[in-house]
Amino acid sequence: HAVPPTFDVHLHGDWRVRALIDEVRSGLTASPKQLTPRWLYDDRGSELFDEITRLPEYYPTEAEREILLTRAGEIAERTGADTLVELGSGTSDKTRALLDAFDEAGRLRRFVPFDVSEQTLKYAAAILAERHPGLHVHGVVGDFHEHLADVPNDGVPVLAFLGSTIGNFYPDERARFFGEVADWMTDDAWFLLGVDLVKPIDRLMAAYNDPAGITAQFTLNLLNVLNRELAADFDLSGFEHVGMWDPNHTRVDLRLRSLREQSVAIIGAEVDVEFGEGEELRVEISTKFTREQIGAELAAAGLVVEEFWTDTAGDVGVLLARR
Ligand code: AVJ
Repeated sequence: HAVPPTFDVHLHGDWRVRALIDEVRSGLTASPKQLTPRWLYDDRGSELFDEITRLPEYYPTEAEREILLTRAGEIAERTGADTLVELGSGTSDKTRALLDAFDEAGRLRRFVPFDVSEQTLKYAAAILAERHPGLHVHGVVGDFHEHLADVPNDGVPVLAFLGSTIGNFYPDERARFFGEVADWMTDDAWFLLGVDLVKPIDRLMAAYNDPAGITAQFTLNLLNVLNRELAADFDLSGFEHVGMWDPNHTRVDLRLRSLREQSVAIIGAEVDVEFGEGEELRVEISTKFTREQIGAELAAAGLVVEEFWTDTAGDVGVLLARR
């Protein structure tokens, strides 16, 4: 018997456009210019990211899948979890192996996918409830910087944050987020975190400047999002994709570079934005970690790493931490 999914919806109506307007007003009038990566993932952007994950040069998705496939049983046994919470769940592809392993271990009662997109979440919840009879799927539509405290933490929960998404956060945001995770966690809770590891620059550059140009399409699509959502008049041929390695922050830095001096009207945000020739707009960072670095940051939030697994090639890590 399938248990019908339930939902908590914390984000309503025009929340997205309002947040975008705020960011455009502050981020595009500042110097250097920057926006957060969340705007990259409209329907087209999500499709392009999916294509990126299938590129031979883009190792993180397959590497993490390998870890989850080989360690899922161990994770289920070790934690004894009755609840799996997945932050930024999207279509919950990443958690399939985990859910199957938890099914087998026989203790999982509840799955809580957490995402900003109500539509994606409802779709995923319906499929998962069908696939795992007896599992209560409780979807939460929210922003994990704001609504983590509202996620149920009773019983024995595992809070999963996979896909190297933590790499998108700046150091201060990471510290704040780990603090919020630690606050949410009880002594019985576990934190399952996926991180990308520091590796030679040529591999990173190949993954973020792929020869097929899919990553370039992905970052340039941001300008389509601004054109559509805010009635802006970005000319995509006036910008190019730039992916570089920032050794000081051990992160890939993805930017759009203006090929000429130009002015863009962003009607929906009531601003005009000037770009100089060669001026860059940062659209995403992708931080790479060492095991020591991520362990120290978690420790600073009061969390202790109990397990740390990598894929065979040692490209990405998945760790299990507790209070
Ligand atoms: C989805 C944030 C993990 O940082 O590797 C891939 C996004 N951007 N190629 C990453 C991304 C360009 C990706 N994350």
